[in-house]
Amino acid sequence: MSDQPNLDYKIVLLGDSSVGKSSLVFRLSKNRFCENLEPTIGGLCVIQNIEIGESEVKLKIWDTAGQERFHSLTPLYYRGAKGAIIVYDITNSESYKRATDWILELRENGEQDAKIVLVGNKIDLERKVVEDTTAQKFADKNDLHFFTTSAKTGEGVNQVFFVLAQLISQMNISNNENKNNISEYLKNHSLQNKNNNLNTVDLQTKKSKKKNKNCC
Ligand SMILES: Nc1nc2c(ncn2[C@@H]2O[C@H](COP(=O)(O)OP(=O)(O)OP(=O)(O)O)[C@@H](O)[C@H]2O)c(=O)[nH]1
Ligand SMILES: [Mg+2]
Repeated sequence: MSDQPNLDYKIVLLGDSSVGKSSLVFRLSKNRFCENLEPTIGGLCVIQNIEIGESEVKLKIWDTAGQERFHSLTPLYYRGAKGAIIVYDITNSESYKRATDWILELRENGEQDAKIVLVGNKIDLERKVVEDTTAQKFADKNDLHFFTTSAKTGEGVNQVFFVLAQLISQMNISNNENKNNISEYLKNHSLQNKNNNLNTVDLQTKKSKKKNKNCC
């Protein structure tokens, strides 16, 4: 580890209720999955340290409530966020529509230079109704990165947080080596991450060395 100052990034998860925002954070921070998480009330902050190259990055991850009654609170959570993960459930078309609305809202009212990642969650389920190509086209048109994940199996989850942290670092640090790292990473993992498993990217999270448990 170098003696560079620690980097501190606020990021926010947004999306309809039940799409799996809390489950993604739970998977990242504890490497576990719970079949019956309670809906989030308001918002919760989870701190996760990850290492990117020579830098240690502290992610302050704000997990928001998707229920409509909390919508008016959400600007409190996305204000000041350098990155946002917009989640939909691949088995629920309404949640996809809601995700695209969130992106427009963020672009209008969020931080101007915030990096946004679109995530289709629950790919372990077979009844997919939102095609990846639809989401990918939307992502391309709006200059976003698109990933698919399963909080249940862990597939793709670490990649989402890693790439977002990289994108924010790229914005903050004008460092050619970092830019090369991210280009290489994205070339190998963006969208084609479907066949990767959780262990293909070592986030070097402090807690990632815990045993993989599949139930809370
Ligand atoms: N099969 C499957 N179920 C999932 C996945 N992610 C979450 N779930 C389930 O979906 C339900 C809702 O997950 P949450 O993580 O609480 O959803 P949320 O987006 O945080 O919901 P709010 O807090 O109400 O906004 C829970 O029963 C989870 O177990 C996944 O990847 N696959
Ligand atoms: Mg939640």
